[in-house]
Amino acid sequence: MAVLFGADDILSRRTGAGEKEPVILAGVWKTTGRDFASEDDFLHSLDELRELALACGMEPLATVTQQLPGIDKALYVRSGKAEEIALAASELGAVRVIFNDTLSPSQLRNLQKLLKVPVMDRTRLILEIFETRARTREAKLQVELAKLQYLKPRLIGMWETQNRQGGASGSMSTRGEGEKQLEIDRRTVDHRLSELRRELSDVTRERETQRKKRRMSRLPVVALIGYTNAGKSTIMNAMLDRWPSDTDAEDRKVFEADMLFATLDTTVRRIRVEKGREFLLSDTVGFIHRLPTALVEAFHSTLEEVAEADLLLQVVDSSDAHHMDHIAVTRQTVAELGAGHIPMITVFNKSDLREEASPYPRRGLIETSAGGERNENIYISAKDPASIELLTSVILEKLESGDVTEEFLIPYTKGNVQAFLTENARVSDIEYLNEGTKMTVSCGREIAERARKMLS
Ligand SMILES: Nc1nc2c(ncn2[C@@H]2O[C@H](COP(=O)(O)OP(=O)(O)OP(=O)(O)O)[C@@H](O)[C@H]2O)c(=O)[nH]1
Ligand SMILES: [Mg+2]
Repeated sequence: MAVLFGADDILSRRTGAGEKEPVILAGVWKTTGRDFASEDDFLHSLDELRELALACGMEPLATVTQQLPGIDKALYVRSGKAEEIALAASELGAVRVIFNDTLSPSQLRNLQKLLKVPVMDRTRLILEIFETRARTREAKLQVELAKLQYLKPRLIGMWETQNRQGGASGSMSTRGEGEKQLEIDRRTVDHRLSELRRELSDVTRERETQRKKRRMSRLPVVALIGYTNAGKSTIMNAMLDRWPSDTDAEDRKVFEADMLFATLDTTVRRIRVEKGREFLLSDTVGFIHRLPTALVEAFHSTLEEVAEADLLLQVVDSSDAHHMDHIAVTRQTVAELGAGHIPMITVFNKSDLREEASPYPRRGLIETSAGGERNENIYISAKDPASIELLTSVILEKLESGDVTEEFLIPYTKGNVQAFLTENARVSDIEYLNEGTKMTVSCGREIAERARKMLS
């Protein structure tokens, strides 16, 4: 792929470590239709674009904006604004312009011609970040699939830029040759796309097998979800620290960092508070405004895990001025994933960074959702041990809310049932009678059911 996209692939071209690429950001605030509700929202989205550019090793020099009733079909901005951007780019020495939207193939092409520097859109920028972050084979395949799907209809524009700039390959001098090459590229891309789909379906099958195994374990699954950089992985690691397992190794930990999209893979870990008080905790990729649809599709198998959870922990960076907006984006994504019915705890994290000193950790209001589910809010800091205690107890309370308390009389010949209950339930009383052991336990309905079957 490096040969194919050589001229446009900035990340492979940027050789010097620490060398930043100077860029200009550009965005349109569409005043009609379902775009940004307010100027403030629009500006926030541009701040986010800046963060994305920084995360991609770029240095934004200036931001050019325009307010329009609708997007310009040919150029995205009006032509006067495009000239303004071209001027800014040449005066400031920017080598690329980044647009805050998905550009159509023709907009991309027209803008590159007019601006005389390579153009990138928000979608491509997110794809580039995902590409640098992908670690596991699955994530790498998913990102490559999403990127090729995005690039395929845009190949022609990329060839034109390459030719005009003298390009990496000097042989592309005539138009005829360029077209021939474009045809070859399209076929190469199609071939690779089908290869990727095949490989991914193998990986997805492996994931399905793991998931089945987890279902067999009957442990409830709690999924950490939320906007990127909210603190999901930090909470996962704090839980692992607080509830270490016998077989514990450092590699149980997940990667946490102050950057957008630190985590791309789903990691599942077993959290054992005590016997009969256990659950699986999963950490997954974060969400963002306008997450490219190609990525959502490519990451479907990773995100499907969310739809299978018993409880969702929506982690929110409550120190971010726009956190309510992030909550809305997350709720919408959860609904799109078909997980809207799953009970949720909203975890207002990073309380230590909030300016108004509200005490934490604390529990907040319980909202009743449309489906009658009681959703709870808690205020914590992932860096504070008392917060992790509170979080654990709220999780357990939720998970155990449907539990039953039962009495079992277990004949001495059925020692395996006693062992099973000791392992999987919370034993509140135990008496040794002539007929057998009398145990009073609390546990999930399934566990009680299984114990009854073992006794019959
Ligand atoms: N001060 C403070 N910092 C926090 C807290 N929780 C997380 N952080 C920091 O926030 C940054 C992001 O945390 P992560 O856990 O990587 O965030 P994430 O939600 O997993 O992000 P993605 O993987 O990108 O989706 C890291 O630098 C953490 O150290 C908190 O409660 N207080
Ligand atoms: Mg993370």
